[in-house]
Amino acid sequence: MLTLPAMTFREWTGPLTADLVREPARFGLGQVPSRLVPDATTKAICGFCSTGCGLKIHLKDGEAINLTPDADYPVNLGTACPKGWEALNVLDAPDRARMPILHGKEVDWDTALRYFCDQMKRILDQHGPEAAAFLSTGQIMFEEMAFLGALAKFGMGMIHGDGNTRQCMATAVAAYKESFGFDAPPFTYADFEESDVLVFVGANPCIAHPIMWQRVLRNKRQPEIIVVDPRTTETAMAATQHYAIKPKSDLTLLYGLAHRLIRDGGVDKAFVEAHTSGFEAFESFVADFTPERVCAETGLSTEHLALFARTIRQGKAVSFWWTMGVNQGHQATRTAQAIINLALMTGNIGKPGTGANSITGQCNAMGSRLFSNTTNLLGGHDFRNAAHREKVAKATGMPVERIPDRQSLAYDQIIQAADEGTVKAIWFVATNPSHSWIDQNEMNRILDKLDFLVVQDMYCSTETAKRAHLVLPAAGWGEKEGCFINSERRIGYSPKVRRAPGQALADFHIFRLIAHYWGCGEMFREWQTPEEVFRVLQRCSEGQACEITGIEGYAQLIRSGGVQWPAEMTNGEWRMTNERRLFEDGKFFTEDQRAKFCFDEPVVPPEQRCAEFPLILMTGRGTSAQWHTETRTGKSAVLAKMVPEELMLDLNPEDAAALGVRDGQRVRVISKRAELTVLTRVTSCVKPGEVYLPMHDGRVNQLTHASFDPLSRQPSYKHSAVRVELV
Ligand SMILES: Nc1nc2c(c(=O)[nH]1)N[C@H]1C(S)=C(S)[C@@H](COP(=O)(O)OP(=O)(O)OC[C@H]3O[C@@H](n4cnc5c(=O)[nH]c(N)nc54)[C@H](O)[C@@H]3O)O[C@H]1N2
Ligand SMILES: Nc1nc2c(c(=O)[nH]1)N[C@H]1C(S)=C(S)[C@@H](COP(=O)(O)OP(=O)(O)OC[C@H]3O[C@@H](n4cnc5c(=O)[nH]c(N)nc54)[C@H](O)[C@@H]3O)O[C@H]1N2
Ligand code: SF4
Ligand SMILES: [Mo]
Repeated sequence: MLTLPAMTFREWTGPLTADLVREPARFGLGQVPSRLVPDATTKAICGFCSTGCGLKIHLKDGEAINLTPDADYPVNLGTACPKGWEALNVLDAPDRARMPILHGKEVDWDTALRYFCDQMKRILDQHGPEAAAFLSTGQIMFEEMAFLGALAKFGMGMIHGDGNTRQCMATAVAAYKESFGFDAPPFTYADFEESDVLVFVGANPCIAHPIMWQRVLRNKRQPEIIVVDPRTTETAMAATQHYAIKPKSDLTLLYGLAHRLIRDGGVDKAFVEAHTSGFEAFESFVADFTPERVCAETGLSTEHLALFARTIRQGKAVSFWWTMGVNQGHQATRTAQAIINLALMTGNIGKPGTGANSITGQCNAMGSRLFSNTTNLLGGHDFRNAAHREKVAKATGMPVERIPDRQSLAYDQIIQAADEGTVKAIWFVATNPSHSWIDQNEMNRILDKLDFLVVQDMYCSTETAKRAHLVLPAAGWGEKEGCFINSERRIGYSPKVRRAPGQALADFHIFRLIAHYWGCGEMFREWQTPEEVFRVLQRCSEGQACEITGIEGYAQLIRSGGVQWPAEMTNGEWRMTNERRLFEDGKFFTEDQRAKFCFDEPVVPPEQRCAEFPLILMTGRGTSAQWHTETRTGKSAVLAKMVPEELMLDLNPEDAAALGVRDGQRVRVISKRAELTVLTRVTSCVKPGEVYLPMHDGRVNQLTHASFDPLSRQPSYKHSAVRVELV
């Protein structure tokens, strides 16, 4: 086990906040625009979803006054969804955090930072390096995220730190790592336009990724669009085939499809032979998944199953896409891998219009997966590997003994450790778990036990900030610079185009200040600007699948419309095209360069229907105008018009009739954990026995049952048992 040098409180010496007063511009205070912004307009990347749309920001006297979608950006080609259009307007709000807040009172940065370091050092000194943890996000720039991970682990000596990407992408990470040997989503958005058959499993892009959906609509091949979702979503309505399977029966369905494809000669034997391992075992495993069994367990008819399999078999270029309907489940990793298996066995990978493609969620989810220093050591490395630690130490200039030699606990394990009292302090950066974490009352009970709860957020009014001992006021998107990595692995630069309110600072500068107050500022000597950190991360990526050493710097990212990883320099030459997919040579990142078939027997979800709770509650996105816990989108008057005024429960007409409930009536939704009062929307978009609530209302996670995929530790937000009663 790693032993860290004992922490001693080193008295703070003062110059940096004095500088903050004398030279505020060094920390971005009062300074716009970013040094890279030329004159009247500049280009940015949207800071909401992982599509990563390019936006043109129009400036007056150096400050943003308006924006329009960027017609030249290869991602969105001149379009944006409502959130993107409103991105600047959510920044002005009375509840923006303007000053640090300590125990409910505004304080200056000096007091806040001294207090932060004092408390964290006390806890780490008294209880060891496992007693404090950080929980971060896929919503800050990847340079910032890397700074946080490096500061907390190498600088401050923490072992544990995870991200809200655990709620979101952990499954895809676990699945890709085992199947492909690296966390490597293979696709490029052009694949949406080049497929003959697109299969969406547990994904509702019309609402959650509207501009990716625009790319689907540009497909000129009249493609078959297949949606697997228990609900008739907006995407399902636009599809050519919709399979409304029983919730969480995807694994059985996907194995059933593999069974039929094998039986009907749908296997690309040459590809399987040359580029994969484990197919024979998989073939005998799926022999049990007969159409009869699959139809009984999923609720599909044998005709539909046959049509689904035939469409895949006959498709020339078939692409498979998945999102939270898969990633959030009790057997999520195996389900994602069952999708990967279908792409592999049919040879639908590494070619235009194909792929086993996990769509990410947040603007920088991909950056968080590879460069946050949480579950991976910077650049997709492994904390447990001595050679990796040496390499990252060299690339970052950090002393190698400061790099932990073991994995962080996963998010839920950190929370459990807080409940058990071994974790005593948590520092949340850009995430609002008092609203978004599963089984919320339990989460809040545990958060309230902490000795020290710090929240670093744009707003002081979030559910989590309200519980915090210390709130650190952060600048938001548009008020700072750095890069995001989008769903197709594209790194895009976004500039500072506005002043942050009050004394709010970019997360980047907050981390610099903490490093200084902690006494480890010297370790981060080179980390003065985001672009300098970008260079450090480039060095960390060398030789990895996600190598980015070939990118010249921010200027090139702006010039070229973003760059997809990998981007290594070949003989000093830049030869990148704007759309690139992985595995074109059939070589994967595993040791034998073969993709691996991974599978397991399906098991039933942990919380089942029963006489007391006869309905299955699914949760997810509500409208394209709402973003998660609504701290940002909730501030826009325009977006508010696109959102139902009250929380609505989707309920099937049969269930409504049985309960004697009419459309628009008030009902109680009750689970083993809590009860809420909501309005009904009686609709056949949900099947009998199933109900749906959007996640954006702060109360919804009071109902959800906390279960986790054992391989990815991602929460299963989409399967809880409830009953509905008339109020
Ligand atoms: N407007 C908007 N856009 C967003 C976000 C937002 O908050 N608002 N969030 C972003 C983020 S972080 C993410 S992760 C993505 C999420 O994007 P999506 O995953 O597309 O969104 P969800 O609505 O969570 O879930 C997708 C679908 O899974 C279905 N589902 C539920 N249970 C099952 C099941 O057992 N099997 C199958 N096959 N499907 C099931 C639900 O009915 C739902 O329609 O969206 C991103 N984009
Ligand atoms: N029931 C249910 N629950 C779910 C889901 C579901 O499908 N169903 N989906 C899950 C998924 S996929 C996700 S990704 C999570 C999302 O859950 P959260 O991460 O908790 O949701 P957000 O509202 O995006 O929280 C981001 C916070 O960061 C702040 N912020 C924004 N920009 C910045 C910045 O630049 N710096 C700082 N310091 N703060 C900033 C915002 O004000 C906000 O408080 O929710 C999960 N919860
Ligand atoms: S689709 Fe996503 S990235 Fe594009 S404008 Fe909308 S929220 Fe922003
Ligand atoms: Mo997410």
